[in-house]
Amino acid sequence: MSSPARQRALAVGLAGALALVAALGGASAAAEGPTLAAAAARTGRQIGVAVAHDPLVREIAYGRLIAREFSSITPENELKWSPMAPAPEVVDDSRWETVLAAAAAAGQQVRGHTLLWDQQLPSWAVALPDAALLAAQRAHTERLLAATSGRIAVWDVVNEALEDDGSLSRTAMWRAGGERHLTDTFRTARQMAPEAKLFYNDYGVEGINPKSDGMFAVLRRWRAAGVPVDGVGLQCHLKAGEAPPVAQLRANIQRLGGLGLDVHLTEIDVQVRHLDGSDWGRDAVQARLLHQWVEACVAEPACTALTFWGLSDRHTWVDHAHGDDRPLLFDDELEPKLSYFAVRAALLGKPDPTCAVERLPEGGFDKGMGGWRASGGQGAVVEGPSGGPALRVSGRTATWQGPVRTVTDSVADGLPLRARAQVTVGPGGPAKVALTAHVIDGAGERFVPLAAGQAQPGRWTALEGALSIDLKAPVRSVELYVEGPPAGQELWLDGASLRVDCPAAAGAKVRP
Ligand code: 9MR
Repeated sequence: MSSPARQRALAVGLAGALALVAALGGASAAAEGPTLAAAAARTGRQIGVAVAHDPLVREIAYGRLIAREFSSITPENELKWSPMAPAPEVVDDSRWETVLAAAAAAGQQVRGHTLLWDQQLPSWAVALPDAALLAAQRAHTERLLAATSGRIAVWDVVNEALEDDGSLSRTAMWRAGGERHLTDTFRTARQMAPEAKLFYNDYGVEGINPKSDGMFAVLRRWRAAGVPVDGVGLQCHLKAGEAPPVAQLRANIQRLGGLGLDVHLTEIDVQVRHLDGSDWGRDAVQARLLHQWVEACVAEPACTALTFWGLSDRHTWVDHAHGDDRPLLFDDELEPKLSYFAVRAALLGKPDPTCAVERLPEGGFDKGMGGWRASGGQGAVVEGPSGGPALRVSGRTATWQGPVRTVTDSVADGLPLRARAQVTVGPGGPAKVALTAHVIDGAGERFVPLAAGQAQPGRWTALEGALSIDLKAPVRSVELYVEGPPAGQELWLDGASLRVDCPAAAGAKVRP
């Protein structure tokens, strides 16, 4: 380590940290109710977030929210080798020092990420012959363990050393040292950071598949051989619609726990940009998935911590690596998303509040048309057959005319919704009534029947049906139609609801 560079780095680090400590004074009211940290603590678990140096020193709200909501942090890149070793003999610890100082000020645990990975290696090191690379890597590991001594609660000692088929990879990083290099790094870490829990961390190993089978076999072998590995990190970079079944996650956690390992979900995010539909719909799909996964962690004693890979949709590697997405708990303005409330509910052992969000909204027509209109004839809110305001469509000239409501902003591919409407007809005898979805998307225009019934004049009839459509981009519009009676007969709507169709609907309402 070159001492001038190190001194400069330390000075920058401390200055940044002090500015940050000042910023932590006032906690922003991100959401009513317990913070994620408080909710996780009730289950004896840590909840963490990946923190990046630059927003931490530039955006006061970023640091405040992290300090308020999370009990643990992982420096997203700052403890990797290349960011701190720009050239041979030059070491810059300032960035991770800043991140660790903020964590200390907020009383947060730190997951150290990562000692041994074949990515984010300094280019000067990659250019070295194998033996020299190995030696440089060892020296880096020992220096970093000494520099961070006592400040790291958990180390991701080895990151992503497995191929998809479950075999140990043979990349530049360890072809010279082989598996021995991995196990030696665990031993060095135990020796130099005896207070830290030592983890193996990887992606694509959340469910049961050849890679996770291979990982299980390696970890069993290492445990039997006395390699000091305490836990395993399942990264959980998920893509909605393609995530493994949550039952597999639980089975996997159980078998790893059976080896005496702690399991952490270490890099959670859920990509949704590929789902056709609306942002709200995509967020709802994500929230449903996260509720199930966090619930699974809470149900498994071996699963003791979970970390999200970034604070907000403005601070995510996914945007850079794959394209604009919304994979995290907070939106671009740092407002909590549906996923935030779903995760908190799962930590508290409560049903997913996404299932209770009313999208139409429900509650009749006290405040006017509520977004409904007449698809033909004249629509007006007047006193209904049972008193109270209702929407009446009169002067209908075709059976399909009646109340209609655009719900495009609520749909997404793979999001099951449930639509409900209270309808009746005017004078003229019993008549057929129906609820229909009118869809215009990349596949064309179609009418999807949701529910049908028979209405008696002046008596409310409930129409209810599943709105689960295979949408194709671009989704231009989705409308709910109430229709059916012969032309000329009035059609009335008393209220309607549209919710996410969850197996067991939640009770409490939350803001949409
Ligand atoms: O989020 C990190 C991103 O900022 C870096 O550019 C990238 C470099 O490869 O690493 C990202 O974090 C990765 C993590 O360290 C290991 N698992 C996969 C993560 C996402 O790529």
